[in-house]
Formats: sequence, structure tokens, C-alpha cells
Amino acid sequence: MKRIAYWIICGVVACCLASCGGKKGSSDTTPKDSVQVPEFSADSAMASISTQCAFGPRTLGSQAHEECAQYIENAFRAAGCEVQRQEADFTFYNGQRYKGCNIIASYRPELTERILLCSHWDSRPWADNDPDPANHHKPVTAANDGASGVAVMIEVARLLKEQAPQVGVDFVCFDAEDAGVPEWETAFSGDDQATWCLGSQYWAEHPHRADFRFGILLDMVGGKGATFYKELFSQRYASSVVALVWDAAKDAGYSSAFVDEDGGGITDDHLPLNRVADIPTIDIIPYYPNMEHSFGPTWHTMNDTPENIDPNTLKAVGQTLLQVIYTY
Ligand code: AHN
Ligand code: ZN
Repeated sequence: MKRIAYWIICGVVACCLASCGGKKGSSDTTPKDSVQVPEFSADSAMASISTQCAFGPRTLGSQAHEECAQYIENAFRAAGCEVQRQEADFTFYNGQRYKGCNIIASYRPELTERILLCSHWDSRPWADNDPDPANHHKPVTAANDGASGVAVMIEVARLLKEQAPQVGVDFVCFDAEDAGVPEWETAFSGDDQATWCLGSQYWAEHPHRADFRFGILLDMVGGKGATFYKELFSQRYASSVVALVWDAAKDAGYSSAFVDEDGGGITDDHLPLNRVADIPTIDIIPYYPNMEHSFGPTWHTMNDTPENIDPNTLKAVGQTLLQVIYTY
């Protein structure tokens, strides 16, 4: 009898402790460590890369660009996001003007605790790093340098619909990132850095909302043998986010892809977000320590095609993002 009373008291105390430990008014008492993180499907992401690339290079002004914009909008809508197109006029380094758009998809916009995921979706109009100079004026298929980040985001969005996390997420696909002065150009004398990242520059001046805890930029997240080092500006502007994401990679089992070492500083879409929109944002971008330009063998070449994507790299990045989102 005494023993039974003891167990009942223990049970009541345990229940009280458990219900007090719940997160911010939620009744969910699952400790962080035992949260079920969904499985990222690299095959789904791979299929999205093939779909995007099948339109052709998504250079501004092309039919492929418009068709791919519609595909991206539909994919995020199918995942239950609220989708908007942010249209803008972009002026390239040579004075050429194009209409383009950032594509914005919001998962549960009513939530005020939010994370921003972003990537560029345009293709570079010039394969100016191709080993064959005859290709330097041809557009890039951009499987890695464009489609990969979007594909990972679409797969993350699909999983959010299946299993709701505690946090809201916005996905922003930036246009005109790869508009920067080509290496063969001899006539340009202005600020080279300002000619890149036109879509994110525009978005940072006109954000659809800016109340994000932090942002994560995905750039070239599907290369064979890619490893990700801690990029310099990410560390300067958002060191705690770097730590959070690298810890999440370790917890998800991908510390071999996310190397605990410093990378170089890259001019990329995270800079306007940090400097203009004031959103602490990191860049997940490969660093190949033994290569001249460090972005991998297909960068700005005709070989940036779906065959040269490694699903294992997509998986490492996608699973790490899910770890961040579901343990938030
Ligand atoms: C520069 O080469 C200055 N920035 C690299 C940003 C980039 C280009 N990411 C993808 N393509
Ligand atoms: Zn590029």
C-alpha cells in the first residue's frame, strides 16, 4: 500500500515537471534531443534540378527563365506555401536592362518566429571560366550554380507540409545573382562587386518582411566532393548562426561535409542581407582548398550540368537544414 502511494506521488510530480518544461506555451513536452527530424530526399531534390535545367539556361529575358519561374512558384505552392513574385528592373554591368523577379514563398506567414532560407535561381549568361574559350560567351546550365539551392529549398518546403515544425520559414529565390562582370570583359572600370547579386540587393532594399531570427544562403550545394568551410563574412556578421548550423550538421551526421575551419570571404547574396536588411545571414558555399578559384571544377563552365551533381552533397545540406528547423 505504501509503495503504491509512493509511485502515485512520483507520477504526479513527474507529470507536473514535464508540463512545466514545455516550449513557449506549447503542450509539446518532447525534449529537443528526441525530436523526429524528417528525412531529406536527395532524389526529390535531384529531380527538381533536372526539371529546372531542362528549361535551358535561366538567363534573364529568356523563355527558360519565365518557364522556370512558373515551375518554382508552382512547386512552393504545392508544398503549401504562400507565394509571391517580386518583379524588378535589373541593369547589368554593361548597361543592358532586363525585367526579372525574386520569388518569395512563405510557410505559415502568421508565425512570428521565423527563419529565412535563400538561394539564387538565375543562370550565369556566360561560361567565362570554361576551359574552352569558344564557350566563354555561352550561358551556363547552372545545375549546381543556381538549381541546387532552389531544389534543396523546395524539398525542405515539401517536408514542412508533411510535418509541422515550431518555426515559420520564408524561402527567397534571388534573381540576377550571376550578372557579375565576365572575366573576358576589358571595357569595365566600375565597382565589380556591385555588379553581382542584383536580386538580393533589390530584396534587401524592399524586403517583404525582415523579422527573421537569421538567414541561411545556399549557393552551389550539390557539387561532387564539395565541402563547406566557415565563410569569412558569415563569421563576421553572424557567427552564432555559423555555430548553430555547424553544430546541426554534426548532430545530423554530416560533419565531414561541414568542416570546422575558416574559408575565404565571398561576395554573395548574404552581404546585402547582412549590410542593408540587417538580417544575420550565413553563406553555405563550397570551398575546394586545392583549386585555383575554390568553387569546384564545374564553376561557370559548360559542365555545370545535372550529371555532375552529387546527391550526397544535397543530402548533407538538406538534412542539416532540417536539423536546424526541427530543433529550433
Ligand atoms: C564572385 O565571384 C565575386 N562571387 C561569387 C558569387 C557567386 C557566383 N556565386 C555563384 N556564382
Ligand atoms: Zn555563379
